[in-house]
Amino acid sequence: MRIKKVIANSYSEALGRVKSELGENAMVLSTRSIKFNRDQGAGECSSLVEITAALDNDPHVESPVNETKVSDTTKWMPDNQGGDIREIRSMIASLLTQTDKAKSLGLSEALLPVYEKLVGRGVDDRVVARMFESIHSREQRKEGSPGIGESHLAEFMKGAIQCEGPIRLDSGGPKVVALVGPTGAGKTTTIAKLAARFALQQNKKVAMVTLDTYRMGAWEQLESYGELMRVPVSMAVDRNEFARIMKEHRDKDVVLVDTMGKSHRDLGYCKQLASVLSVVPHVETHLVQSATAHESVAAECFKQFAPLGIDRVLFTKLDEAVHFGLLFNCSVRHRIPFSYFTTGQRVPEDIEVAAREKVIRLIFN
Ligand SMILES: Nc1nc2c(ncn2[C@@H]2O[C@H](COP(=O)(O)OP(=O)(O)O)[C@@H](O)[C@H]2O)c(=O)[nH]1
Ligand SMILES: [Mg+2]
Repeated sequence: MRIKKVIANSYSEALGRVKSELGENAMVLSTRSIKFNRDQGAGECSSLVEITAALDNDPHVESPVNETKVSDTTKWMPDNQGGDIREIRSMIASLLTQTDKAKSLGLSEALLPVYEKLVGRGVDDRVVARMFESIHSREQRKEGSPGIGESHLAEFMKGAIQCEGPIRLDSGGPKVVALVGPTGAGKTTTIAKLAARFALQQNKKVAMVTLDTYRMGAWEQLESYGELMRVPVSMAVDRNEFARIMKEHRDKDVVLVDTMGKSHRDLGYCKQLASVLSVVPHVETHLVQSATAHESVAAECFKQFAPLGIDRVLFTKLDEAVHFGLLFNCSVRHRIPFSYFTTGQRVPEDIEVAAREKVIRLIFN
């Protein structure tokens, strides 16, 4: 095992030197800042940082670090449990790396809890890093600024979220809104909730059209909601039929289009859907995304449905999500306004117009 101590002006500089001398696999064992008085007098205090790092070439070779760090653990181990030791080492490394990452961003100890809170709630650490940088440089310009706190961050984050709900109806002709998104995201249920909002609460002329000819029962699901609300439901199997149905609904205030529940991995699907929807001059497209989705799955969905031109993002299943960083990450990455949030399975109750304050509250509380 090679051990290296590096002293530099900042954590990022020190980490850079550790990486260049020991490589990407180096483990950070400790970090500390060293304060000193440059001119030995009453002048300003300066600080340097010190990082001690190690590179484990051969995990079976005992090293001085084992004596100071890991030997305490090995004392109560009956045999040489190499796997366990490696696991503990990597745990120590990952814990330190989190702190380390934050420090390399120039964060003070006081900010680490906020950093960890946001990252722990699913906000992408690179997004957090960029935020800290922007706020930091803005705050530095203000004289006598007390520094960055949680409330600063919350305000900053709120400013990065756009919300454009509810759906605004056009005066000349029906507003056509299509919900697209992966299977099971909640498109059909949300269409029914929206139809109820317009038909029952606002007394508007509403129609529902489904392009979902693939899933058994998709039609029945919408048809039964339609019957309850006295809202017509049609099914279009192709472009021509969709055009004919849309003509029939010329007199409506809003036409809500439900789409196929096919996998977002089906590459030809978006092209086919775009071709059907293009018979209407303008369709407002809402990407329906579950708040419980994994970050990488959500990213793939945005990519997959992007060719359709996504106007709004509608997050469902907020009642089932454990943390809400995904909402913020999507907002920052795609800069597409949110329209609605859904919060349960009940039709029509569990839907609300998206609000920035709600996202912030969900992330911080
Ligand atoms: N917990 C919860 N379940 C929901 C919500 N929205 C839809 N669902 C459920 O998710 C499942 C799939 O919904 P569905 O509308 O058929 O999804 P689609 O395939 O996108 O049309 C159903 O069991 C719905 O009741 C929501 O906001 N919260
Ligand atoms: Mg459906």
